[in-house]
Amino acid sequence: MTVHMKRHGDASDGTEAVGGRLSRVDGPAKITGAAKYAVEQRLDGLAYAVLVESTIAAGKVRSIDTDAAQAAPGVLKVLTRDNIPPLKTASDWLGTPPPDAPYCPLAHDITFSGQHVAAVVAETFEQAVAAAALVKVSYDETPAIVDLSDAKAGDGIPIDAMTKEWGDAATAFAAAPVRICAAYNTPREYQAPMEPHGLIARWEGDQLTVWEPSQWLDGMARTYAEWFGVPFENVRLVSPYIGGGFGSKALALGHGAVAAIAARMLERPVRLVMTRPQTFTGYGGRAATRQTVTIGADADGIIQSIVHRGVNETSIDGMWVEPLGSTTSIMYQTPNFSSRQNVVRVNSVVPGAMRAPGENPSAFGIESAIDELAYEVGIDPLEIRLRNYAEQDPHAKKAWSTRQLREAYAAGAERFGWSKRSPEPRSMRDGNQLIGWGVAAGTYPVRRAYGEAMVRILADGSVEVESSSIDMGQGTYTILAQTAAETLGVPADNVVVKLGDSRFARAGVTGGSRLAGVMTGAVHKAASAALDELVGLAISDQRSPFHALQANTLVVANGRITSPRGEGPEVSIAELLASVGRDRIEAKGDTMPANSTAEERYKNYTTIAMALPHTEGDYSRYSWCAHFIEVRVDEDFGTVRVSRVVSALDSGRLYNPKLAESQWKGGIIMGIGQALLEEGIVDRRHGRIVNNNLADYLVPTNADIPDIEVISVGIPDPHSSALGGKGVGELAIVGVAPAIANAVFHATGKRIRDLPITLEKLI
Ligand code: MCN
Ligand code: MOS
Repeated sequence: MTVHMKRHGDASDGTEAVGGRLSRVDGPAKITGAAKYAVEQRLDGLAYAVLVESTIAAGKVRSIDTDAAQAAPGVLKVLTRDNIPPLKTASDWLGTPPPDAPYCPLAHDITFSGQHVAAVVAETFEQAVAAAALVKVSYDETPAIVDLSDAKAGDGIPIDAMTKEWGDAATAFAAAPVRICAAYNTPREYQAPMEPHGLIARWEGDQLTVWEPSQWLDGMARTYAEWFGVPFENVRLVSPYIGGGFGSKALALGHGAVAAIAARMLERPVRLVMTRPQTFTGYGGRAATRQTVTIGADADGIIQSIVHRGVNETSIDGMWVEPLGSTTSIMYQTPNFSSRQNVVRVNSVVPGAMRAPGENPSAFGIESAIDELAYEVGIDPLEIRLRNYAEQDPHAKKAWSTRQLREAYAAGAERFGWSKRSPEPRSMRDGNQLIGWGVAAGTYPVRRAYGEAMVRILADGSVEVESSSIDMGQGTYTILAQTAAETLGVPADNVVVKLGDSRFARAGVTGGSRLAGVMTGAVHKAASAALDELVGLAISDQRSPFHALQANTLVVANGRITSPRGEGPEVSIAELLASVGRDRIEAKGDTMPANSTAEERYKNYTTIAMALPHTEGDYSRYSWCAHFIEVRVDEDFGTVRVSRVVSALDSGRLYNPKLAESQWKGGIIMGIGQALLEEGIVDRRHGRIVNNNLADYLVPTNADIPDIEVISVGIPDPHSSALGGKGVGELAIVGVAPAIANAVFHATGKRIRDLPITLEKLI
């Protein structure tokens, strides 16, 4: 393949430029096994730690008998809260200063089943597993609040920051000629990445190295440093490859503290890997939610009022707010609106971030409710969405930066054949399969932040990009290679991207679908600076073959330098560097405001406090999508199969459509799992998730997934990122579950408001 790249880039030039369909550059390493994951490091003297966790959900540890475990073959140490040094409490991810209190990752007071109470470290993994089974923990158990439906749970705590109100929603609802009111529930759901949580921790004096899958090296390094009271620079996080995270790997967690404590006490590197069941409580899944959505409308389906109330589970001593009014407040134009939210404390691990926290369950409520309204007034579900289209952000009262949602509806409907839909429920069938067509929209805010990157042009003309950001499968390696290649005018093959080491140029969290926009901007800036220096040298250095030309610019394309009008020499980047006596050009690009202090820079990368609001300035910035889904429901058995998906999505400009499409499909697949399969089932006797493994916690397999067609309707959005892209990673899961529920209603006439839609709910 010949790739011609112009100095200032042109996306139509080829696969390797920004916007090209370059295949994943990290693919071969992953396929051949050359990619080393965190816990695959082979270190001398490695010891193995295994966790012992609480089997009750509420109460106290009365005693821990470690004698038998301590005496078992190969055991080096049994850790309990009585024999480990206290750590300091670390600040949270917002950077809130911590209380001056010790932190102990091994519990005495039990607030959920699965809490770490002890750990066994042994010479081999097998010895540690065997000895962990010999640790005897006795408890004083107290009654647990098992979930939201527990009578002891109560109404919860109001979260005032979630309140959104305008107009007079209650009065307008009471006066509306058409009213619908329904409650929608989502269960606990889990990220379930292929690679479980785990790490290797090694101390060398006061220097800690942690090999751990991470969505946020700098944030996690900060936490480890604060726990152990060592300078931030003393902690190195290494995470070049990650087997998925979906939100669960952004924070340093208790098991990491245990491994680092063990490594320090034993003066040996320690490896700790969670079992699959332990991953269900090592970090919380998506909180269970309940919402009521009431819509008042006129007879033409024009919304007059939305009243929304939401509740989500949090833990006894932690706080997680799943923002349930987030999609509700922006999807449709309404003159009167009220949304409020409570959290309810239950005996579970504190819930956590899972692909599109907030927007995802929020969309299940509003996108189901608008469908209910469509049937109530007898208007097509697509038409009612267009009638209530929000021309500006109804909450922030600002213009959208870009909103190609109307285009998404049009493109999706056309491709799906929506106009052939017969409106009545149960009116389309194929033998004893009831066919249903459903539509729903989705959205996700554009979260912006600052980043930095190092770009080096080396003596052989190759390019190196370094960043402490990460690639957990989204495609960061690839899009950053494309960005550097295009900016510098070199083939992408000549670019080596190095990620996943906290010693590299800093990056903030990979969460909220922000990394691609942040890092393409930073790499573009660094590469532009490197290119300016290269061209500057070529023009002005007396030893340069271009010196005599007295040109004021040069063209770098395909790794070669020429003058714009083609006069004079043509030399490779390597030849130019050799002629001017340089072995490299190095430039660091940083998108932070120029006058930022060192403290602000540190805060930017180690907390999320510096992120730029998506409604800052004159615009409101979101990605948008519309899903059109066909289901087939077996009339006798109630089994639901998704048989067709067409989704049209607006993520602005795509840095790499092949990867963006793959991300979107992944999100849609996860949405199908959420709609039909996923549910953490609580054992009411012990407050424990019983299906805490991938055999019983069902996620979709290939056989569950039809061909999925995704259509990009985005246009470059200059207000959202340097190169015009909006978020991709989380967008596509939003709206899938309601589109399926709406399709199931169309097929069967049954409205399922509790996820997942399992067969017993349909019979
Ligand atoms: N992309 C693009 N054009 C854009 C934006 C993005 O082509 N305008 C493509 C790029 O390939 C980029 C990817 O989409 O690498 C994701 O970009 P972005 O939307 O910025 O999301 P992040 O890189 O910040 O990734 C995080 C996001 C989140 S928050 C979750 S949760 C999630 C997700 O990505 N977890 C994932 N996608 C995942 N994909 C995999 N394989 N594994 C996970 O754990
Ligand atoms: Mo994604 S849940 O923001 O890591």
